Amino acid sequence: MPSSMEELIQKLHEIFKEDRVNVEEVKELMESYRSNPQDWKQFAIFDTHRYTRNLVDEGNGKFNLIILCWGEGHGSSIHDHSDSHCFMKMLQGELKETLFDWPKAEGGEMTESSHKILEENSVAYINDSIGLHRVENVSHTEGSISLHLYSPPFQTCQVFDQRTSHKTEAQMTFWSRYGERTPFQAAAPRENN
Ligand code: CSS
Ligand code: FE2
Repeated sequence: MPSSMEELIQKLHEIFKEDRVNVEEVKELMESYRSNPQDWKQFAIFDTHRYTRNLVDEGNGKFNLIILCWGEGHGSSIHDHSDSHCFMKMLQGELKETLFDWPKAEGGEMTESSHKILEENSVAYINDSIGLHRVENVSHTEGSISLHLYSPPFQTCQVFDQRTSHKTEAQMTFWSRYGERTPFQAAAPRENN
């Protein structure tokens, strides 16, 4: 059982040396780490307007490990995961995950298939064959912090308009990398998803 996030990252590096990913093994490992703010507070940088994406580790090119900080009421669009695995571990607070089916045709409203509350230290998993989701901090009083592992890493995903099912490609950017605020990119304003 990893006694720190550093140890968790070391063990993830070991697991991802193999070509095939055992989803249950990764999920159990991430669940077994008990969140300790001392381990990750340097990466947990909030913004008042949107949730932030803070790069923690590039997993030797096999995965990205990212800390997301969700202010009160912040949420994502409905999105896919670009054919990657997505593991999401709650480090602090709670998030609501709403699942959607892939739209069959454009024009109609997307309907949710299920939703759940992700509690501290739990790990959720999704990939494109499971469906699409929206993630939100529905709290009016507390921020939430989650640790995301994406394998293989990806820089764009598809986002969906719930009313019309219309999809567009979205770029994913980092608010900080290794604890350092990302320099302002004047030429390329980008949004989270
Ligand atoms: N897709 C979001 C988080 S929900 S998995 C992101 O990484 O920005
Ligand atoms: Fe997601």
